[in-house]
Amino acid sequence: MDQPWWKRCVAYQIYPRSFCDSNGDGVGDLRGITSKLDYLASLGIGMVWLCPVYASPNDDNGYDISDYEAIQPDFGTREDWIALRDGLHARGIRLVMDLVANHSSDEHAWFVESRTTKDSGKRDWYIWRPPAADGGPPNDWQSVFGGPAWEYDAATGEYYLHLFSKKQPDLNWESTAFRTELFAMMRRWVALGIDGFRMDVINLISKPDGLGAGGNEGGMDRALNGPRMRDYLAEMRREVFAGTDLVTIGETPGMPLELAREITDERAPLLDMQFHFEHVDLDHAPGASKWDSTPMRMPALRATLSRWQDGMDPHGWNSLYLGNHDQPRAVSRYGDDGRYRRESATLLMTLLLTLRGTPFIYQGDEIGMANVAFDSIADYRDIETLNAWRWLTDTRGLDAASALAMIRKKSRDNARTPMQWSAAPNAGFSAAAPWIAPNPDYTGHNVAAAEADPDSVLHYTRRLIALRQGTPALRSGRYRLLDAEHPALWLYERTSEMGRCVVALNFSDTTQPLPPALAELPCLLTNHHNPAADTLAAWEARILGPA
Ligand code: TEU
Repeated sequence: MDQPWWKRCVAYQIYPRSFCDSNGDGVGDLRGITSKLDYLASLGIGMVWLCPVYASPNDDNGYDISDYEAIQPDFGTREDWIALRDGLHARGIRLVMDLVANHSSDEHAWFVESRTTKDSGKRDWYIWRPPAADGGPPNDWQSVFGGPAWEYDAATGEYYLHLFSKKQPDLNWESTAFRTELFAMMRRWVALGIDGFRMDVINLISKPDGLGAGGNEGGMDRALNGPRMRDYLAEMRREVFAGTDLVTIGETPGMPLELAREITDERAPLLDMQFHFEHVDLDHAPGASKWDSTPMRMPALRATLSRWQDGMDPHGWNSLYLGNHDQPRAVSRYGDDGRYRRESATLLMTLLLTLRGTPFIYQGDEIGMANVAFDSIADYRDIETLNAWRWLTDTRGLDAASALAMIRKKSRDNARTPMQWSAAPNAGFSAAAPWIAPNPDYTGHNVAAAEADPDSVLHYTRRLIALRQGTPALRSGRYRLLDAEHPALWLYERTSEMGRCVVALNFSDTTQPLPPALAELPCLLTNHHNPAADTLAAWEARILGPA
């Protein structure tokens, strides 16, 4: 049976604020993206995931939506969006929109109405609870961005739940009227010719029973994978997606493998694929915050991703990613953004594009963009980062230098600096000073320079995508780890009825012998200039086969 289109293509994620600014206001926009359509097509991708472009007061850069059907004026107009949709489709690229439906903005008309009175018709579209006996919040849940997850609202003397910022009140999926309106809104987007949704924290939508009645310590953890999540997803599939070939992609922090396998089972799917978080949590010190980093080690990464590769086979399907707009840059985190920047960026791209699942390339990773090290907290923009700064310096009492070092490693702003198009001022991103400063390394690392260099990460990425697309074993073959113990080499094979490939990745800065059986296989692609048949050079990646 033919595979659905979304299993066959490579995806590219765009963070519109930071991609390309067409009108010189320092903020990326839809026309900016449209001006880069030929670039996107030249990569060989088949799907774009566009982060939120809806009306928003931007407390969390668009993940706080005040109108699901209006385009954020900073980004352009509805006509601009239509031009982008058509330009993508004309190039054979599908368009996946972001659906942020666990919460809205507090400036959404629904919330404005909900908070007015206790008997408002939309009161139960959000999660309101009376104060605890001492007048404090209904329980001790903490929000993901720091501080209590409940906000007191004097108008009615009750608290509302917000698992993220207090400007992101959680919607109440228990309300049938809310779900009916949400699904109708989604159908209106479907009618506009979109190709699917990436669903923000979609496994937070069903809150535990008895919420706010005491107990229930914690926060987001306690709301994960809740009791009615499956029912809501099944209803959504029926109401919005029945009879379509649209793709549904869940963002699902804290979803265990067994559940992900069940939910994406192609024989009765609730979602087509999902993003898990296990590998991006590997460098958090156990029991500590994400700001308390431990080294990222290849064997842990290998064990985690191999477990998901095996566990989702044969009926589940992974969304594959090494970075996105919430994570540090992949080359800085899993590779070496110093001496071996090109080698390790191409090795990581090889990993991403040779696993089973749909790979998502995050904008800029195709030119090896790296973490930024801003001099001062005043250069950072992200709400999570700014809240963390206060917590690290005030509550934990760290000095500024130590707090800044932690933030440089993990801030989401690492991934949000402007896309580096050229060595021109502002990285060729904008004619004006961008909303967040570019990474100063743009003078050497940018698309124009990469186009001119046949050895660049960019050209390698194109070759890799073309190879994957032309090689059934790489696209959909079964994954098998060949050596679970090697301290530096990650070796695996991909097999299908159509053939076999072996991928050999050297995650170290020393030359490593290749097992003799592999040394005999023909080389399909390597990121090294003069590969030696029986060894892998520092950070060398090699794809071998068919055999
Ligand atoms: O992220 C959800 C999420 O839980 C994390 O990726 C989160 O940003 C990170 O753990 C913080 O340390 C999604 C969006 O991708 C993110 O940009 C939004 O801020 C968040 O939901 C709220 O909508």
